[in-house]
Amino acid sequence: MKLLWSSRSPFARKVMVAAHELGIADRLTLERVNVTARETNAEVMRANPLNKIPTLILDDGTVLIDSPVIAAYFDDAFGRGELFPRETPRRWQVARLHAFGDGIMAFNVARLGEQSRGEHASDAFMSAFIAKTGATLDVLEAETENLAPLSIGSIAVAVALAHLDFRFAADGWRERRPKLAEWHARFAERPSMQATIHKEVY
Ligand SMILES: N[C@@H](CCC(=O)N[C@@H](CS)C(=O)NCC(=O)O)C(=O)O
Repeated sequence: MKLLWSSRSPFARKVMVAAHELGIADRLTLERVNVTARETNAEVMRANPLNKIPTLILDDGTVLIDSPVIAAYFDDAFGRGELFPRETPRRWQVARLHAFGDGIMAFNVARLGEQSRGEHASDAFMSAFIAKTGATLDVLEAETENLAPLSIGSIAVAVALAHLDFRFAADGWRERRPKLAEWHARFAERPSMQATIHKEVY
């Protein structure tokens, strides 16, 4: 399997953490690609017309796109459903956490894009991204106990927080959120997180 990927992308890191947790990281050939919302990448576009990473190309040529889809494929094909529990209400608790994690990642990516516009960056957009991220973190602080045991929800939240550290450390998200900070410090020690640390190369 080939994964179009970048060490800067939180969505790509999420599926790599899932792969490590499932013990299948060594089955993936990583192909480093440089994508931005502002332009197209011909190699990525050939496989995924949305121009997004992660994009997974299976050995039979099937292309899977979107990190929730790729993570669900890994869990279905190689796991025992441990990352995406089927039983309710846990299933929906995990889905909710997954959406919060992905939502923070999306704010981070949009905020970086806006920031890259320099003097043309919109203060309204920037403030709104920060406010919505902060409100989501407050909800996660109040329900930190749902982050255990391991699931795609806890992976998504852990990667979103790590990406905040990578890109917006000055926000100081740990202030006023001691339970989330403590949970994240422990989660960050997992070999899957240690093996996938963000790097400033695409
Ligand atoms: N919903 C997608 C979001 C992926 C995404 O936005 N990836 C960014 C990199 S972090 C990207 O590929 N951006 C390029 C573009 O928007 O053209 C997922 O979960 O995989």
